[in-house]
Amino acid sequence: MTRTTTSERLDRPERAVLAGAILPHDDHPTEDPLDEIRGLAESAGLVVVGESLQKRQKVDTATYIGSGKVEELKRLVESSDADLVIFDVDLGPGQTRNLEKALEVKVIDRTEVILDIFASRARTHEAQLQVELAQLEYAMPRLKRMWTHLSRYKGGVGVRGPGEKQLEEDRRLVAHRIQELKAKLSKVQSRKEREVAGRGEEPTVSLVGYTNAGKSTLMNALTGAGVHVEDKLFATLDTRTRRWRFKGGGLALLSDTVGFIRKLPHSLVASFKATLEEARQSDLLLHVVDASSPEVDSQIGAVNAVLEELGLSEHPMLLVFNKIDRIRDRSDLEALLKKFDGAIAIAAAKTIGLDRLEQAVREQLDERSLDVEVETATADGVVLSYLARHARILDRKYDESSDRVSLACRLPRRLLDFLHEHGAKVRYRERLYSNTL
Ligand SMILES: Nc1nc2c(ncn2[C@@H]2O[C@H](COP(=O)(O)OP(=O)(O)OP(=O)(O)O)[C@@H](O)[C@H]2O)c(=O)[nH]1
Ligand SMILES: [Mg+2]
Repeated sequence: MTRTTTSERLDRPERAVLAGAILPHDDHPTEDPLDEIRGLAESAGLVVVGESLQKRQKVDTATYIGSGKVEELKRLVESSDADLVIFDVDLGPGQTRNLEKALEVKVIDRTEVILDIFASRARTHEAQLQVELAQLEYAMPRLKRMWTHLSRYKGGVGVRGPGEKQLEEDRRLVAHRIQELKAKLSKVQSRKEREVAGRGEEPTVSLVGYTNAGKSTLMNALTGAGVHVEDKLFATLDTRTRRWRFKGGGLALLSDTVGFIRKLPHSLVASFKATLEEARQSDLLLHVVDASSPEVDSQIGAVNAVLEELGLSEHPMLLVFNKIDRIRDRSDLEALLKKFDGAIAIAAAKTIGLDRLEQAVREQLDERSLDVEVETATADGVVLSYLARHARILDRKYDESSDRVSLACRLPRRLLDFLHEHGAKVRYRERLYSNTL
């Protein structure tokens, strides 16, 4: 067949061939192993024109897949007139170079596609800093070949992220920029920490979950927020917080945030810490799961792995099975709910199950906080500043004769250990009014 000319190429979406490899100890054997990378490619605006999958006993150090498969892939690239090949694995810098040489088209790996989507979606200054940092950390060991393919976005990543010329100029420049970004982000991070911590008395709830699970849809259903919803991966990159007014009275602050994915690049997780600050400081996490996905278990596992990386694995959490309207066989749902005790089943898009969810969230929030009276010396700076930071102080009484102070507080149950350890006297009180009022 005749190959298209360069000028024709510029006017059409880039055509990609997907390549995957299944290794013996793969953590997510599925019916359609390329399903997710296909979604990622499409979210990045590419057209998928061919697919290739190989079972391997082990990785080939030079080219990841075997040499015969490389040949086959090259024929597929030619016959499908593809512009690039996307590998659903993380390739080493040398492997990418060797593959590009053999296939004579651009080769990108899973991390690169994810970074690419993030870069094209980052809207806020904070998200842009975070993506740039993650891109540069990925680029550092690959400076020789980076960024040329990314220039396909008009005014795109080359502008948003680092320009090719700059990268080639000097490694030290990149290292310097990485330091600079880290410093900027650490400022953003501390500002965020203060902002979120100082937000006041309303209980806070954060939505977390696999990308495309329906977090933003749920946010909209609960708060009428009008947050962007799309059947694309990584539709949301920034955190939005809105008031969730409970039908039964009271409210919580609800935050929607960036979705997670299997093998989310570490540099991205690390750099998105500021964006995930709401989740870190929230009273409760709602882990939203697409219950209609054939990959439910592995997606839950992937989200838990990222939560662990963020130090959130012990955080109070409620599992929310969404999209139950798409589950045809009721026994599938029943089996899920049996397996994950205490999970709530909803369909955010159809506003099914939201009352049940509200009820469960209110119970969790109420259960987690206590009304107590803490008595200590007026000079006890450690306990007093700890309470000022972490508790909601409802009332305080000084006893000048004994130099002691008594504080009526509402605080998370977990703070009790600290107070006991530091010798404060704690008396339980009747709850003055509901936590969620
Ligand atoms: N059938 C059905 N579809 C839903 C439901 N909830 C969400 N969706 C669809 O799922 C897709 C993804 O929804 P989003 O709310 O954007 O998902 P998200 O978790 O915010 O995704 P990211 O921001 O990309 O991480 C959209 O096409 C929604 O319309 C539901 O209860 N039922
Ligand atoms: Mg979203």
